[in-house]
Amino acid sequence: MSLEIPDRVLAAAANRPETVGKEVHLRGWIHRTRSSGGILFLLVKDASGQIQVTARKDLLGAEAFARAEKALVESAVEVEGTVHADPRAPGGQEVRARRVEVVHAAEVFPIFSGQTEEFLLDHRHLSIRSAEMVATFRVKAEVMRAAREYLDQSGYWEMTPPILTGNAAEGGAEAFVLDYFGTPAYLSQTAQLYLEALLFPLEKVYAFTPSFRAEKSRTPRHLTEFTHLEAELAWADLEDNLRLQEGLVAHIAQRVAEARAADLRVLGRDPKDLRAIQAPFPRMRYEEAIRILAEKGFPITFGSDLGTAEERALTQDRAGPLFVTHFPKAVKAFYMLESPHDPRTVECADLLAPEGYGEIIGGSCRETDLERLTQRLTATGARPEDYAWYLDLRRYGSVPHAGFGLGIERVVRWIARREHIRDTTPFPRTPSRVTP
Ligand code: NSS
Repeated sequence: MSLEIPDRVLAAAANRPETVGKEVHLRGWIHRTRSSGGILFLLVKDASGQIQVTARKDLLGAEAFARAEKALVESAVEVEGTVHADPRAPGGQEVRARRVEVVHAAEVFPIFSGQTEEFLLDHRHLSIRSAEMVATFRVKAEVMRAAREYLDQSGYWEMTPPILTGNAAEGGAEAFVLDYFGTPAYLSQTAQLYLEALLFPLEKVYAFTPSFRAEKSRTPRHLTEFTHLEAELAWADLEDNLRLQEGLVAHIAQRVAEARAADLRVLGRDPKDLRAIQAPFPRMRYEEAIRILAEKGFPITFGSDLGTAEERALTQDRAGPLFVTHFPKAVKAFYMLESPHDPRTVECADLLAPEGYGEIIGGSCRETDLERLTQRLTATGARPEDYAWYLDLRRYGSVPHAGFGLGIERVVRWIARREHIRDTTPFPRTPSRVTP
């Protein structure tokens, strides 16, 4: 038997002027409760929103009224009654109840205002009920929906690469190692190598996977587990790669502005900011970036990587994203293609989000030549035999190709204006936290 009640009305639908005078049947949770002079005021919320419910002892009966009056915040309730206009009620309407049934009487809810961040993180399974968290998760869902929509419409195939892997592609030191029936294996840091293999028969591929980084970086933009959207494109050069990325990010911004305006306002983000995100995005070479940074007083020379502070300085006064291209080979991964015009650099770009948020995408053209790829790999200290299958891809119809990885939580941090990346994901994984 289905638990769905045919005439169940969501709180947001009930709390509209058009519903005034109608009979409604609500299911939800008590958000606030108080009683005064024999009238009980319940603010009832569900996934859609909230509405005030008033209940009177003479209408409910003494017993039902007593049960409802005792029900604490977060208790689950069913309510039947009539919608009335009332300017004092949040949203302008209230339900005058004929029946209030306490489906589950909650214990004292441990979450209230003024608690420490640690306490809230320890009680994350409950603190995720807050209005800001809920708005953030809906924005995140919209970001992922928009990304899929854009890539699907652009002819990309969604792939399912493995999470358990024998290769630590982004550097062995930062991979989580596990015991795979007596053999060491890793949790995936990137699906890139597998997407490169899939690119030959499919040409345009992408994947959404969890990626893992065993970095002890306690920063507001690092998680040890994050949601990685990666795409790989055959017959592509750097410009093709950047065009795909800017198209994708602009589409995400437009979609979220349009579909999640109310949630954005809860988070303090004006949807107008996102509507202004339009392709193309400006491109700046690494050499230009370090010149600007040096002028701003950063002790930086060719060969230094850009960290959080540098990225913030480059983006804090910008309203839209910025590509920084052609980084020194020495600070980037072994698979990146050397620049034809300057062998000190590679054909790569990081996409930096505006307002100081910094890197949201890392991408590059891939080295396609077997010998050069093997040399670069060896230079990192890795053993080519551990990457035998990947190197094989350069033996059978190797073609120019490029791709990128976008951190969904990084994008949400920017779009939803979250201070810390852990507030873009329900159960954040950081060096000091793996529960709840
Ligand atoms: O390390 S990346 O810069 N690049 C790669 O993994 C490539 N193999 C991707 C590819 O070309 N297919 O990571 C890509 C993005 C980066 O820009 C961030 O947005 C995100 O992944 N990222 C992270 N997000 C949260 N926490 C951590 N630790 C993290 N590391 C990367």
